[in-house]
Amino acid sequence: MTTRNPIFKVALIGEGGVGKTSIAVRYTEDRFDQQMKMTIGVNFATKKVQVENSEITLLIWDLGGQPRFQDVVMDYFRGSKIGIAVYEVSRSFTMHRLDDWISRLHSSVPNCDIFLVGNKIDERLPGMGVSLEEAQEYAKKYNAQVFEVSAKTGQGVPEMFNAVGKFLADRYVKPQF
Ligand code: G3D
Ligand code: MG
Repeated sequence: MTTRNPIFKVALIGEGGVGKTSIAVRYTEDRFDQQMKMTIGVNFATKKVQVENSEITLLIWDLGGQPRFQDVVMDYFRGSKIGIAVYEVSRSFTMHRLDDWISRLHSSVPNCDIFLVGNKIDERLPGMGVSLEEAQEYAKKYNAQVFEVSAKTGQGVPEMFNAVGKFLADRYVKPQF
């Protein structure tokens, strides 16, 4: 079977305000809006990732984080291959709230793989918030890779999506001989 340029659905999840939309915009358009509009419903973006010999397309679903949308977004998880679970490194409750988001995602897609992403590292104060070690400890129960990023400066964002691409290619794309 040759699968050229397969498309994978990636769902951004996490509390409102942690920077999901900003991460998607930084990655797909390489820009940052200081005044990001609150996401109503769902935004989509696509981007091709080159992984060794294969090119894959990420279809990035950016789900609204506001509580009143949570029931609505449940349906949109369907078919996700990766959940990018975003928290804000300076606000540890946003990481712990991810249990809820991940269980919602898993109730729709039971074995969906998780990446744990700490955003806004440009704002981190030494000794405050969530350390990388704490995030890695938290990530164990989801067998998730951890990345720390800043949508504002762009730090870590391409590396994180490249790792998502590589993970998907390793898992789902058969070698072509
Ligand atoms: P959401 O989609 O998860 O709800 P947004 O989050 O992308 O809308 O971002 C929420 C706020 O955080 C926005 O500010 C945005 O500019 C800011 N933000 C996002 N990423 C970063 C980052 O990496 N660093 C910093 N310092 N700020 C970030 P406003 O002021 O519009 O609420
Ligand atoms: Mg948003």
